[in-house]
Amino acid sequence: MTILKKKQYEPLIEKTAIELVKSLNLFAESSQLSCQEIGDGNLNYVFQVTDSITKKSLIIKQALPYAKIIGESWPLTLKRASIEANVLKKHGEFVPELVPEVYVSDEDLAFTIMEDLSHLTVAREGLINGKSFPRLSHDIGRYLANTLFYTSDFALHPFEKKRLVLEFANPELCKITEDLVFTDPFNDSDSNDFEPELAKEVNGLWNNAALKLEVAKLKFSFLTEAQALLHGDLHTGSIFVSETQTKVIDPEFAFYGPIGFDIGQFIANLIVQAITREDANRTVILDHISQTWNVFSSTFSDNWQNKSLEPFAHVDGFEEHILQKIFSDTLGFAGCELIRRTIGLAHVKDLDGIENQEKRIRLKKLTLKIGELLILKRHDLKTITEVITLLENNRS
Ligand code: SR1
Ligand code: MG
Repeated sequence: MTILKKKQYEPLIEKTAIELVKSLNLFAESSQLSCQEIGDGNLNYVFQVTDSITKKSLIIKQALPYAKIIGESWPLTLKRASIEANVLKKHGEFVPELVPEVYVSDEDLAFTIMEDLSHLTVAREGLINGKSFPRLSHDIGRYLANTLFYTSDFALHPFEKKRLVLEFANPELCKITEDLVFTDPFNDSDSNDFEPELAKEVNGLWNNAALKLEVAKLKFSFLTEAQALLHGDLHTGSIFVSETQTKVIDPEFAFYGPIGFDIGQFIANLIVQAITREDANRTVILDHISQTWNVFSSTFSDNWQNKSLEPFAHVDGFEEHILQKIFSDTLGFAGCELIRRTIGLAHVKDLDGIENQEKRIRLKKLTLKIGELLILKRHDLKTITEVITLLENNRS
């Protein structure tokens, strides 16, 4: 009997990254390989390996046993690397053109080797630089509808769905979201990070009992509603984009959760962008917000009508009930994301990068206000047009 030995984890460096791809025969013998670490995320290393002869390149992403944003004092499971590789493969079954291709992954060494997308732009960077990316919301609406519908009970045998819930249990990464998105920004927690000029607004949030009750309900949904295999961290830094292509990366926070969470995070990051823009440049982003919801709901509905395995799927009112629930969840989760990106641990460059202090503080206050309104009014707002009106009525 052969007993396979668990490989010893070691963080890669540029030299060992090249040795790794050579050992896996991912390049020709004659290749001239170079490697650089290009990661700018909060958690992992990302190496780009290029053959100077053929110009072929690939990406090695390796998880560290701690959160890079904080350091070794914040240990973090390496299992997130295999979760990420497996989610990319699972979501790739439904939207192969919208996720990177995975070539090799290794659970013990916590790396994934995948398609190099560096010809594309990180959506957040492009949007901050004023680009509009015409395909973005159409592609993300379709990504959301298909990944979420086809991993839900509406499309899967209940045994397979429950097997996937277990396979993608991701407690440590979920705990980060539970703390950083829900609990901490609404309480006086050490992890929060905000300018003193926001203290009055922040105290207002912490002392708003009605708001805290709604956030508690949203957190409970996040904790308990295993509806579909989420990306789990679908902000605009998790999307590569160009005029003609969109690719969703980085699903290491994936788990079975409420469908509205992914939609809400994406829409919130578009709202932040809209808040920073004026006139026609702003309209483009508002259109992306509407289009995301409209494409999501129409594609989800088509899937429901044509692919649902649920015997109750065609009972009058059930589909509408589900879509309305997803819509109000989406708005509530978007509200939490807006608030945590303004005063929590992990900020966004769209706001922090505004150099003029008066403008930065004014727009952050507005972001907090819109976040609060979305959470509190999520059951009153019935359509995406009403959400756009709310955004138009709340400008700086
Ligand atoms: C410690 S991780 C901080 C944030 O970065 C990730 O991208 C998630 O959004 C997380 O909340
Ligand atoms: Mg990430």
